[in-house]
Amino acid sequence: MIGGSASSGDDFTPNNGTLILLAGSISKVFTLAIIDDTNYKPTEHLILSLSNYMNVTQTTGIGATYTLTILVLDNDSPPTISWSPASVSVSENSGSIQLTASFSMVSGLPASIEYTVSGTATNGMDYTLADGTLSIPAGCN
Ligand SMILES: [Ca+2]
Ligand SMILES: [Ca+2]
Repeated sequence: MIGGSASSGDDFTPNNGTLILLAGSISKVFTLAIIDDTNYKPTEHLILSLSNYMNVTQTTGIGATYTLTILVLDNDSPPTISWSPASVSVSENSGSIQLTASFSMVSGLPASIEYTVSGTATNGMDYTLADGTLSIPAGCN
């Protein structure tokens, strides 16, 4: 049985089933394939539980179930971000302007960007926007 925060098929190759030790054998290798994806995401964990032993007694740890927690550390870089337009001229009666952020890939982690507004224009008279933080939830691109 395999559990934890990692996703079957995305982070590891499912390998549920029965481990059979043939008569005459004294060892058996159990393989769990870890998948190297391209998403930037937090460390995830797998919990591998081995139980229901037949004709063999488990001696690692306490109890009849052997449980191994595996941490899967991400090896990808955070996405890059680009803004458009690079510059803009607008009439006073244009209403508003919008900037578009584009990410190089979907991120598995939330991002935030602090912004300030400065220049010769005056907040409240020429524009309305207080300094603040732009929050981008995980999963956006
Ligand atoms: Ca990777
Ligand atoms: Ca990754």
